[in-house]
Amino acid sequence: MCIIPCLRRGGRAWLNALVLKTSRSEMASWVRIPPPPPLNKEEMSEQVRIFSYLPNPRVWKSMITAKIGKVDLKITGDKPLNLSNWLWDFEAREIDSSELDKLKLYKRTGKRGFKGILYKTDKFLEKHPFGTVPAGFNFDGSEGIFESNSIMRAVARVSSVKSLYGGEDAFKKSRIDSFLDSNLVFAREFQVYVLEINMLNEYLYKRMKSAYLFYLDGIETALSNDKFIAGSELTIADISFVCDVAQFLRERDKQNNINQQGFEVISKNFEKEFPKATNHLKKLSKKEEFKEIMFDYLNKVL
Ligand SMILES: N[C@@H](CCC(=O)N[C@@H](CS)C(=O)NCC(=O)O)C(=O)O
Repeated sequence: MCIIPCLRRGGRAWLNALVLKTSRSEMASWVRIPPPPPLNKEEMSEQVRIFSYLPNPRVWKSMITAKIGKVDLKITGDKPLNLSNWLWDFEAREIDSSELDKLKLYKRTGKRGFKGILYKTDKFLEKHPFGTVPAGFNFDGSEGIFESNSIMRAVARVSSVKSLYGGEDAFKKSRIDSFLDSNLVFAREFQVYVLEINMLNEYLYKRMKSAYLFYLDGIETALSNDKFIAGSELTIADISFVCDVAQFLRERDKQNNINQQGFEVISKNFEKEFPKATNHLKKLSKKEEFKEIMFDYLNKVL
């Protein structure tokens, strides 16, 4: 299974969006953020589709971008543990036990984060050669987009709110990409850290700490010069920062576990060491479009 933090969803409608719960699982959901004005349902085809375990801060990047950018995004998925009971495909769906024999040709062993058998179609692996979720698609499934930052970029590219991804300025776009690349290096390091959190060792811990300090130090410097990470406007570099750093800060939930293994919570002095980044994170996470997706995710740790 993939270790991810839990989000309390309460009884509220998820993101003011249309949520259709499938019959067999409480968490299985289809989430659509439709663009205004309302379209004829028959003609409606989403601009981007994502299949993932849910909730997932990596998917929030695209959801927040879609909210701000008024992009029609459709999300399908289920709790991490239940994804072994799903057909991983553009038309992802829960598998009925009567189909298992027919689908055995799609059996794959989980590669990263998931353990055991997963059902990934050949078509899925053609579009998603690394076989990971979140798995993004264009409207008809002819293109697969992987890596949460790239999926978010796809959402920003189809949005009419061009400032989210640097407007028409090729160099501004590239600068945003630079932040997204640094963010991915940090995020990859903490993916390993989270997956190994019960079996920490000196090497892994040091790598995580140095990736954390490196990334946050760069963000702190950027925010000393500009209001937002990549300049004077909110961009997807800020959205990615919020989602990944928020997820990382949840290591604080594991303080006892980390201490028992002889280590200290890496983000212990986050507020003191990185006041500008802290302020930016707090401010953005209170913004309507972020709050509607993240709810009170950060309340416990900030
Ligand atoms: N850096 C990627 C991470 C994606 C990833 O590694 N996903 C894992 C789950 S956490 C996965 O789908 N693993 C599939 C498998 O284990 O076969 C992103 O941001 O999208």
